[in-house]
Amino acid sequence: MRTATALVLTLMLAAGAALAANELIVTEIMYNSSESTDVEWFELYNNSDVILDLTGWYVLDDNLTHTRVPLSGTMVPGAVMVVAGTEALFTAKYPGVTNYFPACFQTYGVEWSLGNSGDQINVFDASEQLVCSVLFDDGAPWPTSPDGSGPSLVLVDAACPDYSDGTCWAAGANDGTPGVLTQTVSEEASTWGGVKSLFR
Ligand SMILES: [Ca+2]
Ligand SMILES: [Ca+2]
Repeated sequence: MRTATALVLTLMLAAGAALAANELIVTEIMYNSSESTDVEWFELYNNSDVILDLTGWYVLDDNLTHTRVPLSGTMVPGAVMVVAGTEALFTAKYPGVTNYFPACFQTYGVEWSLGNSGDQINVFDASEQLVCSVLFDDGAPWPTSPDGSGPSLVLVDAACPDYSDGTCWAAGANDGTPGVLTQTVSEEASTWGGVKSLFR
């Protein structure tokens, strides 16, 4: 009995350790909004059981020579934050959303964007280790309506072994839900607890 308990604990610890590679994940992407000038953003979720200190963390698109966009502050387990392209465009379209990082990837001097024919989002920690990467596309098996028709891309399987697998993503709500985890059309969780269980 004790041996069995120890084995279970060992397995739980192993599973917990494996999560560390995906402690901060991308849960929603708006790469081609319905406006003529894209209002781009993506959403990050603390998928770990610890408070993440994001000092020194940064994001990049597919071109790793582009300017690093710093993350900042801390995120408690289950917290959601948005990385916006252009603050003025983002706040004009989503005036109620305040949980976004101060640094934006289309700010003057940074100026990279999320390509409408596919692109990559990379999240690095303070040790310059890649903690999450999504290589998205606008063609099958990726949902195609997020390519300018209004919906966002939403992650429907947080345990997906490869976030660059389009089958782990679905078309979200029209204009998306930046900063709020109301993921997916089919598995929408109505409560925070539901969201947590969906993502664990
Ligand atoms: Ca775009
Ligand atoms: Ca959302």
